Amino acid sequence: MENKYPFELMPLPYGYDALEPYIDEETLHYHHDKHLKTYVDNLNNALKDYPELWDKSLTTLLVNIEELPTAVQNAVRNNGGGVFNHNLYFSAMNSPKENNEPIGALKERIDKQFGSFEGFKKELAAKSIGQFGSGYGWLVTDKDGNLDIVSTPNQNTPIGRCIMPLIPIDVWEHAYYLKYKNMRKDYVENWFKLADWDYIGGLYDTRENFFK
Ligand code: MN3
Repeated sequence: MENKYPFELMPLPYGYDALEPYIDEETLHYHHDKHLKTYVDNLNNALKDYPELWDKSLTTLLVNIEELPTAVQNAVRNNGGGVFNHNLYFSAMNSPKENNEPIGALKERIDKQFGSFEGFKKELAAKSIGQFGSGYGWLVTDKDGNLDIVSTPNQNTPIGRCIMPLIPIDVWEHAYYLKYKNMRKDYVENWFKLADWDYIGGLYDTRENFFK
């Protein structure tokens, strides 16, 4: 899929019922078909009068947001972020697995920095649950593979010349409210059963492409 203007709605990489019972089919329909589609449409709309930005990838736009024309900065932050964050969110999940744990270099780094996978999980869950209002909990890496856990409000993306997002946990109410109501904690804890560690570990292993 071309990652440039006009941006397209990324097809969901699995069936709408693939994340059951932890993320229900109805939530996925709304989240992907309605919420993500709106971010794609609004991003294209915001860029339509700026042909000089049409050959830039979404990553380039987000990393260089401060250098964009002032009038599009907020639209790129909100809607470009909305597209990037959701594409990564949907890509980084798959059908639930028992004993779902990271593998390879990412596993080693998690164990080294957080003591254990359990320690890491606890920290990422707490950051996600604790984000006040709408936003995300994130695992990010730098070029050298140093990990960090952060949170962002709204659709802000923790991305930069030295920071690459690996995991977004979407804690907007639209991500969980139909099934979990106010129980963000249960949704976040169940997210770990859906993490696609092959995909996330693959991003980590190939991070030099991102920092080129
Ligand atoms: Mn969302």
